[in-house]
This record gives sequence, C-alpha cells and structure tokens, in this order.
Amino acid sequence: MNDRRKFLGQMALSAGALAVSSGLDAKSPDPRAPEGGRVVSTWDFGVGANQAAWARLIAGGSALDAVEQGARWAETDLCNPTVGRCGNPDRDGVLTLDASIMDGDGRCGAVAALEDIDHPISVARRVMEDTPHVMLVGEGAQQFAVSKGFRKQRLLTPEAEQAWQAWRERAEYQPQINAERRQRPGDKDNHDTLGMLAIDRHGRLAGACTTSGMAWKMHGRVGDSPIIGAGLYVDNEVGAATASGVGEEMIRNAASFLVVELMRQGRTPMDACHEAIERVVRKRPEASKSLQVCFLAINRHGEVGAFALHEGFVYAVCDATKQDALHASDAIYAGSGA
Ligand code: SD4
Repeated sequence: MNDRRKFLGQMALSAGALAVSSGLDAKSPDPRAPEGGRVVSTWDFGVGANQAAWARLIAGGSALDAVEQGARWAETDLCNPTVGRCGNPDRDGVLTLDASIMDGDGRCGAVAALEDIDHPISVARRVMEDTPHVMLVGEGAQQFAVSKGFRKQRLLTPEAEQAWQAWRERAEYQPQINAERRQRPGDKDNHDTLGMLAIDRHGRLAGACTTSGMAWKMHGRVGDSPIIGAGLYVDNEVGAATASGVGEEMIRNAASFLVVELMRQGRTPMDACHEAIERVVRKRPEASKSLQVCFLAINRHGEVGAFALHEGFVYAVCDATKQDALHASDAIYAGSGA
C-alpha cells in the first residue's frame, strides 16, 4: 500500500472511531436501564464471572468491556473443565477453544477451534476490532492471535489430560444432559459454557460466550458458542440472548437470534426462551429427551429470563442491589413431556 492510501485509510479509521466514541459518550443514561447496569451469566461459575464484569461496569467501562472482562475471568481465574485454559480436550487429546463477543450495535467477532492461546474471548474482540471479518478458525486464528501479541503456550492441564485418559478407557462419545454440576474425572456430564450478557448504565448491551466445547468432541467440531446467532446474539434495539448445552441444537435453530427476534415481537425474555426451547423440541423430539439446551436472555430494559429443556440449569445475576444472585432456570420444558 502506498503512503497516501495508507494515510487516507488511517484518517478514515480514526474518523470512524471518533464518530463511534462521540456517539456513545454523548448518550445520557437510559432511565429504563437498571441503575448502574446488570450482568447475567450461565451456570454457577457465572457468579464469579459476573463480579469480574461488574467491577468493570462500576469503574465506568462499557457493557462490551464488562463482558470481555467477565469471560476472561472464567477463562483463567477459574480452573474450569469446560472453559478456557483448564478445559477438557477433544477425543484426540487436543484442547480447542471457541469464543464470541458481540456489541449491541451489531459489531461482532469470534474464534473457533483455537489451540494453545488462552483468552479466546480477547482474540475474538481483536477479530471484531482489527479485521474486516467476523470469525477466524484453527491455525489462522492462532496465527492472528500471535500477531496481536497473544502468547502461544501449551494449555492442557494435567487434570484434563488425566480425565481424557480415563475417558479413553471407554472412548464412548455421547453428549449428555447437564443433570447436575459435574466434577472431573469420571463426570457424567461433559459440557458447560459461559454465556454472559450485560447492559450498562447507558442502556448499551453486549454479550460474550466462551467454551472448550463438548469434552471428547471430534477434532474440528465447532459448537454454537462462536457462531453469532446460535450461541450469542445482541441488539441494542431489543435485547440479548445466549445459550448453553448441546450446540448442534442451537445452530440448527439459529437459537440466540431467534430469542432476540421473539423479544422484538414483544415476548418477555422468559417467553422468548421458552418458545426457542419449543422449537428445538419440535424439530427433534426424540433427541430432545436426552440433550440439554438452555437459554438466557435480557431485554433492553434489563429484564432477565431463562428457560431450559431439562433440570439443572442455573444462571447468575449481578447488579447494584446484589452481586452474587444465583437462580434456578425460571422454568424447564422436560416436565411438559419432552
Ligand atoms: C458447545 N454449547 O460447544 C457448547 C457447550 C456448552 O453447556 O454450552 N455446554 O456445544
């Protein structure tokens, strides 16, 4: 690129950045948004992730900064067999990470099947901010991360390796429902993902989703978490949704997008999550008997709802009134005949 083109490109970029930042800064607090904002996350480890995100929000960070921070907490500070550096590997013993991040203005970024780089959520944010693309996968995602200063390092923990060795004795690959929180090794249940949604005091929404995916998955398998519209979707005009469970079902139904679109039509967050579960069941009634699917949503006023196909789903809510709330899913479908 010659110098003049480079200069013009840089001018355009900084003008764009200024326009975006002045637009956001000029926004006054949204009176309908919860005072100070609100953060919600999937599963019990969402409590710690929410608190990390909350610290960012009350320090004046945006919803986007908050969800990145919360996801980073889950990826590292918590040694979790389903997220980040402590995740369980695939059936070939390789740990691959998936993550996505989305801002309420439609910007988004994702990485899939990323190896040997911690903090996939921050790589996803760099994809969003520093490239014209939405998703990078595998080796290309890793090369990009390294080019942005992320350190390449072997991530598989001895515990994860031991759990994989134990699994290999039977080598039985079957996604199971999240009947209860699993412990390794020998855990019955082999998946959980951090899906996090936040609204800041300006009423801006953002979301993040990060996972090591289903344990013992086929090498190269990618679930819903890094797929915008499946594991995560955010729209400032309406609300945001995220998912956990067997990702193939979310991808089949563009499920997080569906939840947001249902809210656009006037459904409450819980009703929207319920309808999305109904769709999953209608599409594959037999499979739905043994697969867990969970949705969590927040609308632009900060109202929260969740719905799961089977028992066991919990979600965490954090705001100015309480920073460690943990709720059982508002409702489950399985009782109605799945
Ligand atoms: C996946 N949805 O890779 C993720 C896993 C998950 O609870 O959320 N488990 O399919």
